[in-house]
Amino acid sequence: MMDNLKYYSEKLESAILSLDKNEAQKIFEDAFNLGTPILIAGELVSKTLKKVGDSWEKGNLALSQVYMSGIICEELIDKILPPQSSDRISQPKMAIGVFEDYHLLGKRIVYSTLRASGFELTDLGGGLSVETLVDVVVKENIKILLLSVLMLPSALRIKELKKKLSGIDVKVIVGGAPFRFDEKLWKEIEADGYGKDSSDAITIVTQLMEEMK
Ligand code: B12
Repeated sequence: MMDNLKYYSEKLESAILSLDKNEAQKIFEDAFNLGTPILIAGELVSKTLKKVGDSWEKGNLALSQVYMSGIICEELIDKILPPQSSDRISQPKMAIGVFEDYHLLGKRIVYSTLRASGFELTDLGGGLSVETLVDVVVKENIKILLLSVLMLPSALRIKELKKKLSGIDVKVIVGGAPFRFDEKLWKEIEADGYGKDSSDAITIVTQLMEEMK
């Protein structure tokens, strides 16, 4: 599986960097033999975009190439991920969003994975501020808040969000690049949990629901 994933990831990287959307879609379709669409979306896209990002960091690619890679993958994910399961899992109120920035892909994958697995949750979108989140949590009575955070300064500001939410019965679960770089960071910023990918999100949410019963 991992060898095959590496093979498809290399092919996908070369297709997206040459802006060949049709070829990228064909690679996605071929890769489906390896697992479920969600697994492919999470693993293949995550790994490939991480490689693209690393090359950009080393100065080997232009930001526009990173940008277009993101756009192409976003379109492909839209096409392949199931919109929702008909069999919703009853649960405390849950929402997901991108804290402060607009790196939307990871959130999109976690959202679709949870919905496809039967969980009901609200998509709050991107660019969410501390104030907006506190407002939504209170007004909508959100019990589980899943936040995708891609920029380090934003990750550090989760601590401020947690302070403003103190006394309110809500669990804040985080995920995204800064937490993948430093696996201790989520504890330092006082989040209630951290998931490295969408399957972690399912495990965490299932566990929290058990605890909240
Ligand atoms: C693609 C990308 C972009 C695209 C975004 C396209 C889009 N529509 O989303 C574009 C080109 C627009 C972009 C712009 C910028 N980017 Co950018 N970008 C990336 C890159 C290469 C990949 C991110 C991505 O989409 N990955 C694929 C998804 C599927 O993976 P993921 O987000 O990690 O999500 C997975 C897990 O983390 C997890 N997960 C995610 N969220 C959650 C939430 C929960 C609750 C759970 C449980 C799990 C979970 O599950 C997901 C599925 O497996 C990263 C590099 C990286 N290593 O992440 C940089 C990166 C995030 N970007 C960075 C920067 C600096 C920027 C810019 C400021 C650049 C600039 N100078 O303009 C802008 C800011 C944009 C903004 N204001 O939002 C930096 C941040 C560095 C830092 N220290 O803060 C990074 C880390 C690159 C780097 N190493 O320097 N970017």
